[in-house]
Amino acid sequence: MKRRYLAVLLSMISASSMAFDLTTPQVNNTDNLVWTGHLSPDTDTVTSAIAAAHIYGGTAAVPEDINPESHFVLEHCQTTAPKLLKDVSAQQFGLVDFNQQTQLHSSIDAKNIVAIVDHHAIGGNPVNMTQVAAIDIRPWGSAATILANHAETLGIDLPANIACTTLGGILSDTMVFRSPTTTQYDRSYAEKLAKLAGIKDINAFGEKMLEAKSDLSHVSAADILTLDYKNFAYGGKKVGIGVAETITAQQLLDRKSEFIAAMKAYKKEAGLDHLFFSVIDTKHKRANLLWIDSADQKIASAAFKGQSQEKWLILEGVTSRKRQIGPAIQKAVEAN
Ligand SMILES: [Mn+2]
Repeated sequence: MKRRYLAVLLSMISASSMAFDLTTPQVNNTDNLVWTGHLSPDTDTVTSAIAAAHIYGGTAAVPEDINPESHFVLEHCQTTAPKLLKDVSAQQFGLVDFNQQTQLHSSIDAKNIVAIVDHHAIGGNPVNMTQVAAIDIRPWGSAATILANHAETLGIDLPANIACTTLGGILSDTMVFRSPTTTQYDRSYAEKLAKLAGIKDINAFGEKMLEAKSDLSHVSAADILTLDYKNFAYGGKKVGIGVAETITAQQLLDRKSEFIAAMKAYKKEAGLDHLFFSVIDTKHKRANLLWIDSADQKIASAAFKGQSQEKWLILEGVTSRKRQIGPAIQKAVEAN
């Protein structure tokens, strides 16, 4: 019996959310309304602000500079980048793709928030509002998917360029549907948006976005080092191995001295016996293994017979930490 009530409740919720309309008294006056996403804006945040401003009126903005992937999507979709928050004046704000105070730009007063469209849990430290705002949070793969649904529900046509950016938001957050967060809604709206945008091959667009993501030129060496990093215990030694998978390996190899400095600091800070960082060139299917001192060099040379460079080894055919780099280093450390 209880189960049946739950089914009724869930169907009511889904029926009401399909008719969700942010056109509340607050959002009606869009003269000074600005839509913005979270700090360190990603592609979903950027494209959701653009979609929301088209659907509800107001201006799209970003709290900080956008990343290389977002640059690619905007250029590909022939859409201009949202303005920086510091360059717009606003009396009211709509938030997209977040609800946490820690991700809110410091210039925004929570009392001026009139709407939130999001797909994250309201845990931690959500924005503390005394006013009632229009809020739509759903467990979908991207905020962009929710806004695509809003446009459809309200009968608002998305022009080709905004359909294109919104598709970019979905593909970014769902990692081209590979992320376990992907829902049926993300797939079906991606198809609808691709049609509107005149994009025939969704996957090809997604792959080009992944290429753009490989551009880590704006990320510090210290951050890249620990972006994809694991600690291991081999033969009683503490061994750290970081990897950066990229189709543009040379960009990172050109920054070798930055990585050497970051690795020196990190090895000390983390109290490691050995530390390795591998720039994995997914295009040419080879690893570029970096080390910082003679102890690590000894392990690297024992583990691999690669082409030796100054403080790194080129390892043809090596792309996997799990299957190749880790086991070879483990063997060398244990035999040392
Ligand atoms: Mn998102």
